[in-house]
Amino acid sequence: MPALPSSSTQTASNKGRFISFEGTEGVGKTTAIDNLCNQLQTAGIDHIRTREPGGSPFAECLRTILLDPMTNINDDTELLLLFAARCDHIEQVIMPALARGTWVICDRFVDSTMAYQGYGRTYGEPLVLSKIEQLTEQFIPYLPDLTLWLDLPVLEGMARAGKRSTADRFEQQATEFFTRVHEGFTALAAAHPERIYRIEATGSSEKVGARVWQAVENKFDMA
Ligand code: T5A
Repeated sequence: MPALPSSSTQTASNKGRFISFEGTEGVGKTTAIDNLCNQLQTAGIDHIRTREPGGSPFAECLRTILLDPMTNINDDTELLLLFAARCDHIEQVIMPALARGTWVICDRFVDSTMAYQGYGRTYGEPLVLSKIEQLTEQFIPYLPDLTLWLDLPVLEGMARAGKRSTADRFEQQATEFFTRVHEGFTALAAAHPERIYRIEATGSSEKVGARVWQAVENKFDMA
């Protein structure tokens, strides 16, 4: 079972909440984050939205490289670039926001690395999972308070995403890759039920948005 450190509630002295969204391609994260941010705005909760890879100027440069289909790098280089981007993103964006009490809504975080690099690239090879765990222990000060895993059949997500522009370096992977990524998210949710909530991502974006809001209300004292 993949083991990751504890969530930010145990280590960060702040009122800002850290929420990440996860899932395979095209599950509707961006759309669900739009809806959540609208609801947070209505509730008067100060928040920022950000994403990985990316989120800070330097990390966005690395995102361009990582997603470029012309980039030819090995799995270790990919893994280290993702963590380099994450370190900068945490220092420049996430930590300052949480420290001033602002909620952080993040499109993907370290669970994506476990699922994509740990399972997608290598079938959950223990040595690779161990590398990711060690990098997380060393460089990631805390995990999200809440991770919302949008769970949708892989082919349904690919069909949603496929309606758009050209495929990036990850989207060019075969269906089997994303099936393994989905297995990774399933294993992570089973290993960390206190942090990772599964959200049924079928149905309309309004229905998914309502499930997301209910999960947020259940997790945090919204009064
Ligand atoms: N990656 C990332 C790693 O390999 N390791 C890592 O550590 C990290 C952090 C970039 C890539 O990087 C990889 C994973 C990714 O391949 P990304 O930008 O988040 O990450 O890429 P995607 O997951 O591909 O993001 P997408 O924008 O494709 O998908 P979303 O955001 O999940 O989906 P969204 O909201 O854009 O919706 C897709 C389409 O479906 C429609 C939308 O209108 C849109 O057209 N839609 C719905 N249709 C029907 N019903 C609903 N409920 C719908 N919700 C949305």
